[in-house]
Amino acid sequence: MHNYKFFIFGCIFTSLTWSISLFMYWKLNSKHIDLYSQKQILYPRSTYDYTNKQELKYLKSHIRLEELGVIKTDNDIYIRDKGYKDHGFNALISLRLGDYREHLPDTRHKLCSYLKYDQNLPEASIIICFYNEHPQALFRTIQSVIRRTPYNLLHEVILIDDYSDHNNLHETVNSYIVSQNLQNIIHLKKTNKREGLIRARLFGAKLATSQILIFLDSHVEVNIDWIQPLLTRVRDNRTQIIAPIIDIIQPDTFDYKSSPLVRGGFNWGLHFKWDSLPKGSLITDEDFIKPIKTPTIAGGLFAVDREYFSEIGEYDPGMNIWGGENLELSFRVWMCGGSLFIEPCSRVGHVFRKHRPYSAPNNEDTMARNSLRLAHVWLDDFKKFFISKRLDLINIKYGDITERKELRKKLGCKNFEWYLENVYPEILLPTDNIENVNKKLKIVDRPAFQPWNKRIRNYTAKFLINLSNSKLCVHPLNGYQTKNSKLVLRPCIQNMEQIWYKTDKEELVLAKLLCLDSSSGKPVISKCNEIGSTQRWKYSDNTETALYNLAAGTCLSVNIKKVNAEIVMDICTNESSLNKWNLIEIF
Ligand code: UD2
Ligand code: MN
Repeated sequence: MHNYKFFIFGCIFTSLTWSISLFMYWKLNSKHIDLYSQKQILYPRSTYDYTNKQELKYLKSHIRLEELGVIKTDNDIYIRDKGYKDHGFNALISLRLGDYREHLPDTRHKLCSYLKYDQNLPEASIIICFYNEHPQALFRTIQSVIRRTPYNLLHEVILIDDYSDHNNLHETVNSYIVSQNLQNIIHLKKTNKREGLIRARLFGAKLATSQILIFLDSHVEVNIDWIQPLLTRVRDNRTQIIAPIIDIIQPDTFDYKSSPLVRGGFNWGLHFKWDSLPKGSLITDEDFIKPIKTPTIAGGLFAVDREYFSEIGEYDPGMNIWGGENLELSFRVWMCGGSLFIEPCSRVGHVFRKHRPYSAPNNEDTMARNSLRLAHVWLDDFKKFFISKRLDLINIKYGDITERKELRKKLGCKNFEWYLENVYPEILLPTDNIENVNKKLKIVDRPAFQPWNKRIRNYTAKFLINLSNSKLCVHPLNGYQTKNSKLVLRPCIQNMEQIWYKTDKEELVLAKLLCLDSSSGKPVISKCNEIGSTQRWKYSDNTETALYNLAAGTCLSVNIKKVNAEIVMDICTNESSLNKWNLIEIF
């Protein structure tokens, strides 16, 4: 009896100690969550009445992003492929993701979540212009802004429809706004003709009424606490333009990936590029949350004081449709007394599409036109570097630039030589001698980051891909070295033509050379890249497994079991043995 009492007491004591330590552990770990919930109120979550109930049910039972692309019907194929054509991304996944994605990875440095922002920041007007955007991509942009921006910091969202001509897009967006009861906060306007993103943004900026403007593309998702760092910096110095870090939303899978800390540069073709930070920029933890001084901005996403934007000359309204306006703004701001920074604690994901899905009226090369305009206004003598690179542009008409030249005079701006020396000293000039080049190369950590940088591939297994219940294997029709070679079934043989190497990035690389790729609708072998997921393959087991492609949403198949039968992509079903494979490992 006595022992029994001790036993009970022991149990209670132990569980109490456990509970206390668990509670302490939880307390310590949830510190940042506490901080966050003490902050401003967010917009209440409204539940979107998703029109396609069937899809919603599907979504709920399939929360894994990887499975969102599964093709079940011919209509799914139609939506996916039309999406690639019209939008440059997998529209089936975009559709199934719906209008809001609750869980995005918090891609900020860990210190960011401990920062406390002022409660009384100025309000922002968010300006988003769109042309034929995929509705759900636009809705996610809107909802992420509404739900991840503190209530008291969001003055309005100005949506400019740049004369879209896709079926009823304007009405669809309008009824969405009404159905969500967001008419008070979202102002939807349409231009009278296709203006292009530069004049469409100018149109939006004219309508805005709060102290700070934030421009966003129409296919983004803003992340946690994205707005506070931007507003804080612009409030503290009205001549600073601040951009967030642009995280990567993959166009094939909508995976949300963190971007490293980089800054904006350009080359003499006047193309924007990402550069590494100067050596020694990222040593301590604190370095990872400091604003990054940047010679240029990518263009799509930035915050600016409304009055300063107007004083500094907004945008060049003579620029058409797309391109160049980001460099023009960047040069102008630096040369005329302002500055540009990237704020590492502000993260916004942007869909990096596979191609630009629209063209300009009359197929004008607007990037060329806009670049010529900015070169003639801002580049002084250095424009010769651009012009000599692009002799093909000599006959292109770029319109009247008198007003922009006058603006430069009126603002009393410094010259381009000053900009290069003081803001972008590491840019290589075609006239640099070898000594200069070496000196400049030492300033930064090279090679610069590009999302498509080469990496060392990590092979984790090698095998033949054998059609189940057969002696046939996947084999390149035109040889293992031929890019875009189709694939067929051939008798299995252990040589270069049939040995596939699996990598830690889910690729299947034939003879360590070319990757199994679903991008052209038919499986082929093509240059390995890490853009998108047409080269990412999932399987469950080594025997009798389906080989599922993440981007295509379909499985590797054949229509008939015989030598030289073509390998195709087809709906994944359990019934068929024509899409079951044995991965015969080779050691
Ligand atoms: C990048 C910028 C983009 C812009 C462009 C250069 C990022 C993430 N994006 O290209 O903002 O600076 O470089 O010009 O930095 N749009 C219209 N009317 C048009 C064409 C486009 O309203 O005629 C909209 C479009 O729907 C989108 C925005 O303008 O919301 C930017 O266009 P984009 O996404 O095609 O540009 P992107 O990201 O390729
Ligand atoms: Mn964009």
